Amino acid sequence: MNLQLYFSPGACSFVPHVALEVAKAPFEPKLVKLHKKEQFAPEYLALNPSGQVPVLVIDGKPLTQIMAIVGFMVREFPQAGLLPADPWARAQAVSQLSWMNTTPHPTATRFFYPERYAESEGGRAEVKKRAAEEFRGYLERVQGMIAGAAPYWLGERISFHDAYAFTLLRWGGFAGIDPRAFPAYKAYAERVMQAPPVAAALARERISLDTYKG
Ligand SMILES: N[C@@H](CCC(=O)N[C@@H](CS)C(=O)NCC(=O)O)C(=O)O
Repeated sequence: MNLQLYFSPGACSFVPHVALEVAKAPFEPKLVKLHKKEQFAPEYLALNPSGQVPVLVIDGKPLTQIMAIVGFMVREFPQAGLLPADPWARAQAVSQLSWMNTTPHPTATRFFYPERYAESEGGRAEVKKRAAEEFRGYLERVQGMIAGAAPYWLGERISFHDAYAFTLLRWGGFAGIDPRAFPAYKAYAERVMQAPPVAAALARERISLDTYKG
């Protein structure tokens, strides 16, 4: 199977990126520079009309949406243990991922792109402030969710959840949220960063947790 991952450093594409590393699946990384608006180039829109990363191209066919990529990878790489085998535990794990994908994630979109939500400078500042406040509450909730992480969210193996949780904490820094306000979450993220599949993805994307400029 031929795989290509369209990703942008530090974006949510980190989630499938880490999972591909966990599965030891050979893939070609394809860099998309969001700050240069490459996601809106006609060739890219042909792959993903939403103009977003990630896109996983499987034997020439583009698959978009993190949750769809999760479903594909879990079935394609059963040996990677990306989700629990037990039906109830798996459903819970999918519920947690769906929550990250539909709740904190689009809140961050509001502080990353406030110009999409308000015309005036003042309006944009308000959008950003409100989104950051909301996001802080979601980080608290994630901190509660990872309370039993031993050592990772789902147990012994790194999965989508760890990559998403790391990404959300890292994004918080851009919204002025100091990760030190969440000591258990920060310690967990640092542990996750040491895991070889995560370390490999971090190195490829050249990112760290260090986004907060207090
Ligand atoms: N629902 C989509 C969300 C993807 C998304 O929000 N991607 C962001 C990066 S984290 C993006 O590409 N943003 C570029 C833009 O909005 O211009 C998914 O699950 O894949």
